[in-house]
Amino acid sequence: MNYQSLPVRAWVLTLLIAAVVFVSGVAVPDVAYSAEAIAGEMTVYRDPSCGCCGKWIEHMAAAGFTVRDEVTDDMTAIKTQYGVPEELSSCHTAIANGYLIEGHVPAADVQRLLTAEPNVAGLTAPGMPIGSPGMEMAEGSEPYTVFAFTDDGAAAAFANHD
Ligand SMILES: [Cu+2]
Repeated sequence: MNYQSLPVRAWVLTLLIAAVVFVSGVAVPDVAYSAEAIAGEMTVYRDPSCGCCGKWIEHMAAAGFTVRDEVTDDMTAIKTQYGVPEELSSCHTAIANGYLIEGHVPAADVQRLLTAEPNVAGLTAPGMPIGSPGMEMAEGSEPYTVFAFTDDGAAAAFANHD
């Protein structure tokens, strides 16, 4: 998978996932976001050539997370090892409190996940949504959805971002 040229593919993926979610409908507990700053330690796996991954790490660090930066040439092996569903995958893969955080998920969504502790494998922002944290571009942003997903690959919308 080429992580450098994803915008169009990301959009197609988003549509595909929306269809899958519509059919499968995983129930994710709706828990109010706590204004209390929740942060902790996180390990991020990323390819050395991935610039947007480094920017996402900066975003997480600015939100108070202590990030362990693991650079690897074989992200495919990492995604296989942690069981990231291919159709939900993005560039970097992070682990926080045992949850998988895949791609450019906003820190606020991660904090809400860590507060609510739902029974899911983790969160993902599939593809590389323009305007998501670490993917800021001059041309603006595109709406995207962060999904919660389970070990068997079922996914449900966790947060919508305009
Ligand atoms: Cu990226």
